[in-house]
Amino acid sequence: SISLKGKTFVIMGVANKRSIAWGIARSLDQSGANLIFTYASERFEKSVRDLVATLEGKHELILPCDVTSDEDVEKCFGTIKEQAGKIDGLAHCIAFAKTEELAGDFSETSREGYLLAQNISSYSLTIISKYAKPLMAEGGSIVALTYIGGERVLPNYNVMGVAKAALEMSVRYLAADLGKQGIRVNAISSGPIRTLSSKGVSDFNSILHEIEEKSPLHRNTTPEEVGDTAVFLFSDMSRGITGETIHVDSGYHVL
Ligand code: 0WD
Repeated sequence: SISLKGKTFVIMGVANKRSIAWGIARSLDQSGANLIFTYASERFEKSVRDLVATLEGKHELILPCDVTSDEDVEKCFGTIKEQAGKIDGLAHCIAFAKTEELAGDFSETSREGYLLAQNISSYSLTIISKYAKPLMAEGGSIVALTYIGGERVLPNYNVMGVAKAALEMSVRYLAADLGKQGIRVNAISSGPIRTLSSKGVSDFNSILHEIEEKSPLHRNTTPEEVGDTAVFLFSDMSRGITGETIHVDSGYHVL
């Protein structure tokens, strides 16, 4: 297995033990990395702290960061700079859309719902990169999570599909921009996983069933599989890869 001992990564978006961010946290913890966690609101603070306490490493920096607020993001990375000095990368595992926008006719999407999904799920990667890049003066690796609904039209994914398309293109523009500073930017396109967020997607069970039935590997993606791919993207083993979207989806995307 890959060792990331002595390296520090920020993990944004652990809500509970089902979160994909938590799969990434466990894989990174196993690799010996130091971890810093951010959560969206006070509502999640205790559950994140309790979860982090179960990891092998001692990861003490756990900070609030609502990505809809420029001041919050600036303050959060300011604190990280003060406390940790530098970081080697970050995992963006954040998305949001209103439940009513994740079902029914796409043409009925409200302006407010559209902008909210873009704000939290897509623009956030850019503002985070802006405030994280000074902490990666010696290079680094940024990983964002996306879904195949950003490449193809899938039932009910609707406004989130448009946000993921924007997120994936942001990954490419950020890769082109930050490459000169030795920072790589990639996305992992995960197969569907049952989490707090995926509960909002209408008819999610039949999506999971379809993957089992049709994907090349005939099974659903686990958070551990996504976590191990993130470790690869955070390690030197992937040093030649940037601007890429890697599908960790049992091969479903080839169909
Ligand atoms: O099937 C799935 N579950 C898939 C998810 C398949 C492919 C991709 N993804 C993506 C999601 O779109 C998202 O980008 O993976 C990422 C993580 O999603 P998840 O693990 O499915 O969902 P969940 O456990 O609900 O985590 C979403 C996080 C929460 O964490 P925190 O601890 O930060 O509260 O996004 C957070 C949400 O609260 N979030 C925000 N974080 C900061 N600022 C905000 C915000 N304004 N709004 C939501």
